[in-house]
Amino acid sequence: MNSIDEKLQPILTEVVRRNAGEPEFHQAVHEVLESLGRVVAKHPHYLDLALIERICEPERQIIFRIPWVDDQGRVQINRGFRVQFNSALGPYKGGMRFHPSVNVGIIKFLGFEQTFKNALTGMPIGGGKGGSDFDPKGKSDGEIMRFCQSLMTELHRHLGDQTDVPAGDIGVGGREIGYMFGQYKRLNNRFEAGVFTGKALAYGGSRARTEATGYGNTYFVQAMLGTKGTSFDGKTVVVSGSGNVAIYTIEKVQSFGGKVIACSDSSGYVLDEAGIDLDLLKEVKNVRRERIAEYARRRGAGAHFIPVGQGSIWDVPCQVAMPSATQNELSGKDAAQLVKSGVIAVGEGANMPSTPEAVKVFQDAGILFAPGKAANAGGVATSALEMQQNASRDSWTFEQTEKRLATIMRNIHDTCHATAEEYGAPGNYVLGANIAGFVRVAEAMRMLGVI
Ligand code: NDP
Ligand code: 2IT
Repeated sequence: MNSIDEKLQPILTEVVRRNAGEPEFHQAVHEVLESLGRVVAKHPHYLDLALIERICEPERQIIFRIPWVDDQGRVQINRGFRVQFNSALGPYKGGMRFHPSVNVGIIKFLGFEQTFKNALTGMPIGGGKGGSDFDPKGKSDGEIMRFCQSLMTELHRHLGDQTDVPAGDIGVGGREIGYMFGQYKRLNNRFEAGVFTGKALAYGGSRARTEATGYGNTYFVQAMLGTKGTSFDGKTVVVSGSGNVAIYTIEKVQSFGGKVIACSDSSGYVLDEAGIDLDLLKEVKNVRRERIAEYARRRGAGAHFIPVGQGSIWDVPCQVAMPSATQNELSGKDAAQLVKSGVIAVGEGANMPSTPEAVKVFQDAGILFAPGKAANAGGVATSALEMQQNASRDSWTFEQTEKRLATIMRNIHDTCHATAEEYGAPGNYVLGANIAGFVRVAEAMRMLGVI
C-alpha cells in the first residue's frame, strides 16, 4: 500500500481500532485516506471540522434476524444488514448483496465506497449498502421469495423514497427486487415506486438500468483509452464474472469492436478465443442459471473451461482487463502477469476488485487504471434516473436513458481526470476519484453543520 499523510494516520488508526475484524472496510478507508493528504494540505479546515472522521463513521447501522422456512419445512436463519452511511447529498442509496461471505465489514466497505461513487455521479443521492449472508445458489423460487419477504418485513421500516433506496448487487437481480418491493408495498399500503431501483419495466423500472453498470464501465474505459488516442476497436479484452455487470460489459465492449475472450464465475473461467458468444452466455447464466462450465460444454471445440485452482483468468493475455466479479479478485501477482502480457487499461466493474498491491503494480507500470467508484458508477447513476422517472411518473426511451448515462460517465471521467491534474498527479484516476468524491460530500456536510 502507499503511505498515508502523517496528519491522517491517527484517523486510520482509530478507524481500525473502532472497527476491529473488518479488513475490507479498513482497506477501503486506507485507499481513500491515501489520496486525501493533498486535500488537507490545501484545505486544512477539513481537519479542524473532523470531517474525515465523520465521513468514516456510518450514520446508522441496522443488523437483524431473517427467519424463513425452506422447501422441506425447516426453519432457517440468516442475518440482514443495512448500513446507512451518509445522507449529506440525498437519501441513502445503494444495493443489497446476497452472498454467504456478507458480514458487517463487507457492507460497511461497500457503503463507504458508495458514498463517494454516488457523489461522483453528480446526482442527489447519499450512500448506503445492505444485504445478507443468505446463499441464493440452489434455492427454489419459493425459497427466494419467502426469504425476500422475511427480510423486508424487518427492513421496510427503515426505507422510503426520501430516506433509503436499495437496489441490486451480487445475488440480487430483478427477481429478488420484485419480491422485496412487493412485500414493501404490501406492508406500507403505498405504491412508492421510488423506494427501490432496478425494478422491472412492468411496475416502474427504468430502461437501461439492467445494462447500466457494464455499459457505463465500458464508456469510462473508452474515454480513458481516448486520452491516449486509442479505443476498444480491435482490442482483446478479459472480463471476469458472468453476472449482471460482466454480461453487459461484454455486450458494450463487443459493440465498440473489442473482442472478449474470457469470463468466469466462482467455479472457474472459460477461454473462448473466437470471442464470447453472448447469446449463449445469457442463456446459460440468466435463463438456466447454470455454472460457467456449461457455456464451454455447449459452445463446443475452441472454448475451454479452466476450474478454480488450475489457473487465474488474469493469466489470459489481453489489452484491456475489466474485473467484474467481486472484491480482491485480482492480486498483485495477477496484476504483474497482466502488465507482463501487455495490458494497457483496467476498468473496475466490481467494487474494489484489485488488491492494494495490484493497484500499485498498475500505477507503477503507467497503466490506465479506472477505480470502481468511478468506473462502475453508471449503475447507481441510472438508478437515480429511475428515481427521477418515478418522481415525475414518466418513462423514458432506452436511447434517451442511455444517452444520459453516456453523458454522466463522460463527466465522471473528465472530473477524475481534471481533479488528478489539479492536485498534481496527472493520469491518476484513483486520486482524482477519491478527491472529487470526498470534496463533494465534505462540502455538503460542512454547510449542514455538525452532523
Ligand atoms: P451478480 O450476482 O450478477 O454476478 C456476480 C458474478 O461474480 C458471478 O459470476 C459470480 O459467480 C461472481 N462472483 C461473486 N462472488 C465471487 C467470489 N467470491 N469469487 C469468484 N467469483 C465471484 O452480481 P453483479 O454483476 O451485480 O456484481 C458484480 C460486482 O459488481 C460486485 O462487486 C458488485 O458490488 C459490483 N457492482 C454491481 C452493480 C450493479 O448494478 N449490479 C453496480 C456497481 C458495482 P458465482 O455465480 O459463481 O457466485
Ligand atoms: O455498487 C453499486 O453501485 C450497486 N450495486 C448499485 C447501487 C444502486 O443503488 O443502483
